Amino acid sequence: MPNSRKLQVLIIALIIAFLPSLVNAAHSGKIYLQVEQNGEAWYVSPADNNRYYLGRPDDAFDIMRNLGLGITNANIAEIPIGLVDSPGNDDDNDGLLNDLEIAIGTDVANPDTDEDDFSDKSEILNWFNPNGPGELTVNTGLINSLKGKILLQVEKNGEAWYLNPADSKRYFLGRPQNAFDIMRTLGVGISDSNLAVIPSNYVKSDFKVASHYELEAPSSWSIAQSVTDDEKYEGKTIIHDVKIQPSTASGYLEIFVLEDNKDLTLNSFEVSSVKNAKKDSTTDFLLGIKPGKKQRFTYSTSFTSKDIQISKGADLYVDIMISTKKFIHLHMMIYNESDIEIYEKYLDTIVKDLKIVY
Ligand SMILES: [Ca+2]
Ligand SMILES: [Ca+2]
Ligand SMILES: [Ca+2]
Ligand SMILES: [Ca+2]
Repeated sequence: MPNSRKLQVLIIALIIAFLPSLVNAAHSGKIYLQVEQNGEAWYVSPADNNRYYLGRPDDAFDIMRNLGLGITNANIAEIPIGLVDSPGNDDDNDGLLNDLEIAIGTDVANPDTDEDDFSDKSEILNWFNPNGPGELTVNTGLINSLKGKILLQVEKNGEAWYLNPADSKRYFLGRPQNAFDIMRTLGVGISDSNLAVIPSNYVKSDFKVASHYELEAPSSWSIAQSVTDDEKYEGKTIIHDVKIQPSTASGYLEIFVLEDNKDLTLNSFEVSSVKNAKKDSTTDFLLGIKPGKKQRFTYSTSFTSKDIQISKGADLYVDIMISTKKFIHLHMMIYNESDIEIYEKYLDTIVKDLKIVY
């Protein structure tokens, strides 16, 4: 084979080998909104080119901070700041929220900190120094290398910024609601089919329930021991229980390790009805060699139960047989119809990752 032909073959082979990463790189650092659904927001982390679901303000904030990268004060000072409308306190009414002013060192009680007749906001928007004379530096090389990343000011108080690839400006992720508003404002619409090719992931935190099982829940979810003071759950002895919460307004996951003195089968955990919910499916599966069953119920109407507002939510039940007398029973309650799909995926991943220690 002549050398030029060899080179052609080599180039084609290289393109084929790197095509998937090139495709993923195009998504890197972007925020997408699922326009064919309910505008669900996703962040594609440049670290692994996986997409992370920014469900609710608290979850989104936690995910952003977990995926952040440390940056020095000297470096961050060379990246212009962008502004997005978001609620919050603005004591001097200069259009910059107090949180942002504290982060950049301007006076929260003076709309023109350095009194040069240019307001703090106009200086930021034109990248002039709001704390003194002159323009500020723009480091294009640095910006290009950090586009799409979440930057954490490790030399200060861990202030978080998102460097928006579309306009090369950094946006202050002050409080959960502000961070959430920024992500939604800067997000771009994407179809479900285009989103589906980007692998999804979540920030996991290990949770070991000694001698029972090991669990990897999303790190933004909070874990509280003990669901109940009762010793029995539907007639079976509770060996261990735990409650995991995504955010208080969206639902919970309860996990029980249950034992009975008589032999049980998966059918012992058959749920025939949940209040007025409709049963959608029953799926049998194997977790390793352990048989399991998943049942899914959805509500067709909204209602309030024990002070919880259910907006056409869902109940998911997963039962895994440890032995004929011992089971792990998971119950995920989802309050809002718009969360069902994503939380069901979380539950499926949690179950798939579950390591049974028995
Ligand atoms: Ca202000
Ligand atoms: Ca000010
Ligand atoms: Ca000024
Ligand atoms: Ca100035």
